[in-house]
Amino acid sequence: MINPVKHCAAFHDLSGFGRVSLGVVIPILTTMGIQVSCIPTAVLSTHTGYKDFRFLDLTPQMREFIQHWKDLEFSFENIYSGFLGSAEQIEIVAEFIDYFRKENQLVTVDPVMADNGELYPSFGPEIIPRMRELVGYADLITPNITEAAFLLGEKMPVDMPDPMIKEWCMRLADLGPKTTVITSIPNKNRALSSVVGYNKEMNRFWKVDCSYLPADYPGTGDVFTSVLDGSLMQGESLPIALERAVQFVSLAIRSTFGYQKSELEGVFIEKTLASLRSPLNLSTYQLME
Ligand code: PXL
Repeated sequence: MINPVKHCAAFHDLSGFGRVSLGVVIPILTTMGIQVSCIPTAVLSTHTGYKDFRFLDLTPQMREFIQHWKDLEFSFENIYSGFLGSAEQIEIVAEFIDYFRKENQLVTVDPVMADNGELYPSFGPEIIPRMRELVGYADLITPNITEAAFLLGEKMPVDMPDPMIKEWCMRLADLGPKTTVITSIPNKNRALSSVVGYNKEMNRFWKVDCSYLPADYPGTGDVFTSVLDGSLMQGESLPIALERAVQFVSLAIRSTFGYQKSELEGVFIEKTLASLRSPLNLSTYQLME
């Protein structure tokens, strides 16, 4: 039987307040016509950007929940992992991918662990080699520049000339994934940052520039990867999916920026979700030669 709706198994935390992880993954993929079933990795009072956040690690429950899914013989066209609450969870997700792997499936791993040059407060450096292993199970990975540097054992670059971007993408691809996307790539021209996607099979690099606003909203990485994943699941090409994800994040940031709200609350996806149902009407991606 042809599955009328594609099905995603999502492994992310549920942060009770602040628009990150499942709080954005579910509405975005649902709006894009994809069914989301989730194994929450942790429940938090807020994301980790707030002081004194409360954290419930769900590692033992994850194994039980997955066993139930196995008993029910569920199957997924898409497996998508983001924030994982402990190193053991990485192993659980890797085992899940091994068990539920099938043809014509997209396995997306967003190696969420760091931003702005630093690991998130709930992680120690032991997370890095574990995350490097998980990346090897993925078809698509979406590290930001800090996570890319940690995965490769490199220092955070101030500027990245094109040959260096390409080299980093290829080294990340050597870890296993067919498609590597690096976000928040710094540019000499400080008003811009870039997103680059590399397709190993086609040996092609695509770049989309993003204009910079002086704001730093948590969860924009989750928003970006969810739109990218949804767009690829809809059958769009990598450069178009990159374009759609960049445009959606920019629109969400611009829709939020004019208000006097704490940046910690994240971007107002409530105001912009409907745009995911419209065709792209402008495309600025470049092929990197
Ligand atoms: O991907 C962002 C994110 C997800 N989950 C938790 C976080 C953050 C970023 O701060 O704290 C719990």
